[in-house]
Amino acid sequence: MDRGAAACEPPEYVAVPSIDAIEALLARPLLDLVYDAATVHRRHHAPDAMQCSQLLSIKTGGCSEDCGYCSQSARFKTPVEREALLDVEAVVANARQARANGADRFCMGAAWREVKDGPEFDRVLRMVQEVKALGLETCVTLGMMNGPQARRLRAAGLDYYNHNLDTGASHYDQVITTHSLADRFATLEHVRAAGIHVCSGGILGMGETPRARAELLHQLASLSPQPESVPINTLVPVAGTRLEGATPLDWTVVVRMVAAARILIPRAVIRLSAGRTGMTEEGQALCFLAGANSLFIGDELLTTQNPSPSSDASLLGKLGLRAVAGASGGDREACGSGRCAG
Ligand code: SAM
Ligand code: DTB
Ligand code: SF4
Repeated sequence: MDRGAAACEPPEYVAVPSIDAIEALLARPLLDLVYDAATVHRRHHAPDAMQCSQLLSIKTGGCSEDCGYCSQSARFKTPVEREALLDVEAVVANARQARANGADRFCMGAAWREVKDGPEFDRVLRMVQEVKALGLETCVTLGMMNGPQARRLRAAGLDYYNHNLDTGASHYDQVITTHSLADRFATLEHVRAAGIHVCSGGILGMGETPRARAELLHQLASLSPQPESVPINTLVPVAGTRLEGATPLDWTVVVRMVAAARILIPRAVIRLSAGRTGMTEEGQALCFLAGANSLFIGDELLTTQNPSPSSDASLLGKLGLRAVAGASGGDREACGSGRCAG
C-alpha cells in the first residue's frame, strides 16, 4: 500500500485494489500490517468496543447441499442429527437468555439450501418479530432467497442477513458444487435491495491458496455498498465432512485476514467468528488490535463449540474491552486531505 502524508497515515484505498495488490497486502510484514489496520480501525471505530452476538440453530441438519465443511449436510455422516424447525416459543426463550448473557444481536441459522414460502418461513418471520420485540438486533442465515422473501423479512424487523461467500472464486468449486458463487451474489443483492444490512464473509483453512484468500477479500470489498458485517471464520473440522482432515492454519493467517479486511472494508464490523476455540488469548488479542470488533458469545455456535462465556468475559476484562451494541464509535475520520476514502 502507498504511504501518504504523515498527517493521515495510513491512507485508505479510494478504490478496491487488484487481487494482486491484496495478495501483497496479506503478505506484508505482520506487525506493519497490524499497525496500519489498527490505525484504520481507530479512525472509524471505538477501539475498546466489542459487539456481541449469540447464535441459535433453529433448524438443524438434513441439508441437501454439499458444502465440504458442514456438519449439517445430509451428504456426510456426522455427529449432527436432523431436527425439525424449532417452535417460536423455544427460540424466544433462547433469545431472552442471550440478552441476559450480554448479547445485543441474536442470529438464527437454518440448515436450508434456500428459503421456501410456506408455514415454516411464516414461522421464521414470527421468530424475527418476537426477537426484535425483546429489544435485540435480529439476524438470520437461511440460505438463498428471492426479493419478495427478503422484503417480508425486512417487514418483520430483520436487521441483518448472513450469507457468506465462503471462499475465493478459484477455490469455490472444491468446496461446494450444489449452488454457485453467482447464486450467493444474487441473494446478497436481494438482501441489500430490501434494506437489510449485509453480513457476509468466509472461512479460512479449507485448503485454499493465499491467492484465493485475496480473491475472497476482493469479492467482499467490491460489494457495493460494502457489507456492514464481515465474519471471518476458521474451519471447525467436523468428523465425517469432506474437510475433516484439512491442515490446520497457522494463527498468523487469521490475523492477516482480519487486518486486511479492516483496511479494505474500513466501516464494517469485522467478526472473529467460528474457530476461536482453536486460538490462544494472545492470537485473539492481536485480531482485536487488527480490527476485529465483534464476537459470537455463548457455549455453542450452530452445532459446534465456542469458548465458554466465562473465558470470554475474562478475556474481554483482561483487554479492557466492553460489550456494546453496534461496536462502531461512529465515523472517526479526521483526515481532511481528501486522500483518504474514509
Ligand atoms: N444454510 C445456510 C447457508 O449455508 O447460508 C445457513 C447456515 S450455514 C451453517 C452458515 C455459515 O456457517 C456457512 O456459510 C459457513 O460460512 C459457516 N460454517 C458452517 N460450518 C462451518 C464450519 N465447520 N467451520 C467454519 N464455518 C462454518
Ligand atoms: C458465520 O459466518 N459464522 C456462523 C454464522 N455465520 C451463522 C456460523 C458458524 C458455524 C460453525 C459451525 C457450526 O457450529 O456448525
Ligand atoms: Fe451447511 Fe448451509 Fe451448506 Fe446446508 S447450505 S450444507 S446448512 S452450509
